[in-house]
This record gives sequence, C-alpha cells and structure tokens, in this order.
Amino acid sequence: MKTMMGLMAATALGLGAATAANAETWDMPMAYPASNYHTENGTKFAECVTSATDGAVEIVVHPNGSLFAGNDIKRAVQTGQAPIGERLLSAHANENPLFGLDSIPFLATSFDASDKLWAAGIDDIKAALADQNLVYVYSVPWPPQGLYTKKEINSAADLKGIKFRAYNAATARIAELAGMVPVQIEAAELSQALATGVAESFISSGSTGVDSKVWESLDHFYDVQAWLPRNVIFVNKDMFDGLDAAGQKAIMDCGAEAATRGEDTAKSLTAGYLKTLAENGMTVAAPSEQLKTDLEGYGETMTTEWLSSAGDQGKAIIEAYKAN
Ligand code: PCA
Repeated sequence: MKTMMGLMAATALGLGAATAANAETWDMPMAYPASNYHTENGTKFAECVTSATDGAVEIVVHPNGSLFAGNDIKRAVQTGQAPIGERLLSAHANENPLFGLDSIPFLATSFDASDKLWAAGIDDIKAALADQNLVYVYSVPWPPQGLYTKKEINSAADLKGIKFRAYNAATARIAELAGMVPVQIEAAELSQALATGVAESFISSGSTGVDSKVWESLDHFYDVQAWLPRNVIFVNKDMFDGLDAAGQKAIMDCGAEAATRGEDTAKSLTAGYLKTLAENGMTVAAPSEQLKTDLEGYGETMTTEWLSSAGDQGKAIIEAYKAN
C-alpha cells in the first residue's frame, strides 16, 4: 500500500499504473448510514473493484459522513484528499444548475422518468464534473420525495413559518416559496435536528425517514412524489488517469453494475419504507388536491427558474427528455 502522495508522485513520473505489486487503498467517503441501500451498494461496488483489480485498487467505504461530512465530500474528491466519493449531486446546484437537474419538482416523478431525464442530461453532467477534475462513475436515485410534518397539512398555507430542513438549493427554494424557514442539514444530523426542534418538517424519501426514525419526532408523511434526486459516485480525475487501462475498466464496469443494482434495490424498497413509517405510527397519505396544486405551482416556478439559469444547454436537455 502506498500513500496518496506516493501515488501522485508516481503518476507525475509516468509510473502511475496500479498493479498488484503496488496496490493502492482508496478511501471512499459516503454520507449516508452503513445500512442504507446506497451505502450497501457502494460497498458492493468497492468489493467488485477490489476483486476485479486483484487488490491493486482496494476501495474502503466510510459511511455516514464519518470521513468527510456530506457537504465536504465533493470538494475532497476534487482536490484529491479522497480519491473517490459519493455525493447527492443536487446539493451542488449552486456551482452549476446542471447538478440540480434531478431536483426540479414534478418534472420527473417516477423511476422511469428519472432515468429518462438523467439520460438526457448525463453527457453534459459528465462534462461539468470533468471541468471540476471529477470522473463520473455511476449514480443511483433515491425513492420519490415526499413531505414530512408534525401537524396535518392540507395546503401550502399550512406550511407558513415552519422550520424546514433543506438538503439542497431546490428544497431551500420550496421553503422560501411556501414561507417556511429553511435550514440546511445533512441526513446524518437529521434525527437530532428534529428531536431538538431545529427542524420540524422536511422533504425526502421514505428511505431517509426510516434511516432517521423520524416517527420519534414527526407524525405525517405525504407521498407527494415530487422528484427523485441522485447520489453520484465520482473519482478524482488525476487518480483515475493514473490507473492503468485495466484499473479504469474495473471501476467503470463495477460502476455500471452498481447503477443497475442500486436502482433495482431502490425500486424494491420504496413501498416497504412507507409501510415502516406507518407501522411506527405515522399517518402516511397522499397529499390533498390543494396541497398538490400548491406544490405543483412551485414546480412550475422552479422549472422556469432552472431553465433561465441553465440556458440553452438546459433547454436542450428538457426538450430531449420530453421528446422521449
Ligand atoms: N434522502 C437524502 C436526499 C434525498 C433522500 O431521499 C436526504 O434526505 O438527505
């Protein structure tokens, strides 16, 4: 095993090919709990790369923001502090609106639609990541996003003044449009934020609701199905370029398998998460017509806003998506 500086020095000398004789250990920071399907899937991906390279590249997963907090993972990989990592890409939409493509409310609300939208944008997203010294490996969607609250909510008016946990710019914007008070909180800190009253509502999947045992603080889940954001796994470009062709292929092949396996798992778990919320005493319901209409109105506003920030490139992606 060599240190990362060692690898970078070797790369600079043109000796970068990782072989079993000079095996690398790659730390892979992830932001969600070890038991979450994204993390379990990432762990299988790591094992796949380790075995496909005969241990030349051993990837070691660090779950739950333990190595880098969620919000720091992308920068850590860009700068080579970590060779590979996973991040909810839409949390970085402030850097490039393309990173928020998956979080435009009510644009793509099912797994199939999410795949189509992602396919329409993936080339541009890969290029945007490459501009930041990142190589895209794979992504896996979260289940459709719903609304968690303490009290019953029948329309957006009922949301006014509520302290709302946001996880990206889109969720913060919804809070703003509904007159809520947004506070940015990582999933790893969510239970505590709810328990202490720092947040009293949020939008997320059943998956994160179950991970955070939100029934300990909240009572309602509205299955709004507003969008399906994605976790993206990327590699530092210098580290990737420093691998030999076999190492690069192992990462991409294992990534392709992980994308399919992760999404299949997400689909198979979605209904069960809502069942678990209900079994633990939460009221799980469809949103009222009025709440749906109000939220869809925010979706229209935010689609227009996204299109104006993403320019011609954004327009072409949405047109390609709608044409399919
Ligand atoms: N869970 C993540 C992002 C989307 C989701 O379903 C979270 O709440 O942080």
